Amino acid sequence: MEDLFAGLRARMLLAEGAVLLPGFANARSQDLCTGILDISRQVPFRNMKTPGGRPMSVATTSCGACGWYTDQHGYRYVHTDPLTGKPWPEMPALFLDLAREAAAEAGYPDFSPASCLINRYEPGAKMGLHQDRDEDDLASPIVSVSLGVPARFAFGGLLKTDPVQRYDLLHGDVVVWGGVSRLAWHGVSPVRETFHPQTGAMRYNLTFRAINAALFQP
Ligand code: MD3
Ligand code: FE
Repeated sequence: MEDLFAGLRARMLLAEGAVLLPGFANARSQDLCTGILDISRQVPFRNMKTPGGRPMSVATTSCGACGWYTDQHGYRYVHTDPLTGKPWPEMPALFLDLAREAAAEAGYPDFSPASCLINRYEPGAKMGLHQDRDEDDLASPIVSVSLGVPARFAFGGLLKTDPVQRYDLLHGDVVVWGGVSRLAWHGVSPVRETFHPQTGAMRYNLTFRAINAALFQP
């Protein structure tokens, strides 16, 4: 069913540099969900605190050479999980292949992500408008993969006050955010309480990121 609908929703340019590939991950979605559970058994999802001290409603974990982290010391990428001192789980080949194929499809043949941030939204969880600039690698795109229950995504411009467009990101949808869209403001509305056969009440979002190596060398 979802493959059918994905076929009906065509590849779409959301903005300059932002390419939506509807259902691009559908054929691999069950294995991706299994991979997420496997990673979360090694590094459990947790609600990290923003530098301002507020717990995020979105729970996160990471895999790859480095992981995104936030606490009172700020937003950053780290080699090891500050909670345990252990390195993040290796990025599964399935994850890496998907991210590289999607990036190539959108015109980035050499995408080499060092990190995959995994966001988990329970009903009501949301993400306020923000820019992603902790990577210090604005030449590389970010590849995002949505799984499970849908989310209403807001996508603005380079100024926080620019008007936003809203899209529903569905199970299996992949978006490649490059070019000027790399620094666009964006956020996620509170996820509504509903059910997906592969994830229950949850929504998961994977974001694959290339990181300036100078930021996380030992
Ligand atoms: C546009 N995640 O993790 S994915 C994030 O659904 C994040 O969990 C959202 O924003 C989520 O930082 C949105 C879509 C997305 C991801 C990264 C972007 C859009 C982006 C980076 C630049 C511009
Ligand atoms: Fe973001």
